[in-house]
Amino acid sequence: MKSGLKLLGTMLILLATTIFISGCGDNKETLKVYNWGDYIDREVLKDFEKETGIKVIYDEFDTNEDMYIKVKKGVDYDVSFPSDYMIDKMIKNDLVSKIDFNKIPNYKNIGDKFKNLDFDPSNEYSVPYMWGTVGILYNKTMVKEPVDSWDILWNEKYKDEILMLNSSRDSIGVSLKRLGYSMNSTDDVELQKAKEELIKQKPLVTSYVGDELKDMMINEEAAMCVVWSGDAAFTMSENSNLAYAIPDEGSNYWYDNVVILKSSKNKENAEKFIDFLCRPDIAKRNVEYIGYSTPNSEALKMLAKETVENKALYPDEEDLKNLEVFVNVGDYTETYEKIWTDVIAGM
Ligand code: N2P
Repeated sequence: MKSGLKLLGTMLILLATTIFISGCGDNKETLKVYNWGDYIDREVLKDFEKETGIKVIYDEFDTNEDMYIKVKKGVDYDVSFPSDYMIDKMIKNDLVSKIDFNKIPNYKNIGDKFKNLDFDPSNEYSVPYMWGTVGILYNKTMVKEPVDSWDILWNEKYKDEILMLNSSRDSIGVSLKRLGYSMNSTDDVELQKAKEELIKQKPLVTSYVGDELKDMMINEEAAMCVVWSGDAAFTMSENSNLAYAIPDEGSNYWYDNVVILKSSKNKENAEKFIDFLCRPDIAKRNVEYIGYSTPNSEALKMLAKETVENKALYPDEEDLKNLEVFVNVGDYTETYEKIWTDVIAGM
């Protein structure tokens, strides 16, 4: 009898231990998110976890190219946030899955002008997240002349006060546009000239930067910087000496969309997450937190008047006319990458 009780006791302890271990173990649903740096309100992630019970594993990248290399290698993220030209490239290279839009009821909140764009013409693979432009962020106390041309980034007067983006398409694009060429050039002579100009500019450049540009510009460590519009808006809200301008030669107009990676093992969770991001209250919180421009019409209605009237974030249609969206340059991608490596290496 005594040993029978002992056995029952041992079995109960074993059962309790099993329940405990499985309760806090790996059985939990997960979602692996791979996003740009500083590109979501972390509280939103926590709320998604609370509402759905899905645990989010979150990682960040600095450029489309860095993200692509990692995804191509087969790192098993579920969702990512490529830009326009990169979405086209990922579709062509079979790296993204079709999304079941029946699972994304909040897709209805996305403005029509952000749907069916050239990189995903029948909108099967991506859901708009943010959009913006590329321009020059400058400090009005250090730059007294008009900022209306990319030429200013080549002006010796500002030696050691210029920051360039460490992003191949953006910086080569600036150099091409300054020379009067398309930011999507696949002309060897044009690309060679753009490269030579970037090398000529190098002695004037303090550093080639990513997210750190925000602190550097807020702390007035440089006079000007090539920047994505949302980061411009954020820094301008922290330091009133800063202003944003899109040069007259034209610039880049970009779209960042969410995609589900082919390697995803949690497609349903990914769709739940994408739908969550499209909820107006969530889109509003994200856009208020990071400072970019939202394609979500319902969230837009909820934003403060001064945000929507901020021309750095929501320019007039007229001001967008001169802008180009990057396209996938196919085989020329390697040429762009090689140029950028050479520029950074100082060749
Ligand atoms: C980086 C966000 C960049 C978005 N913080 C530009 N595509």
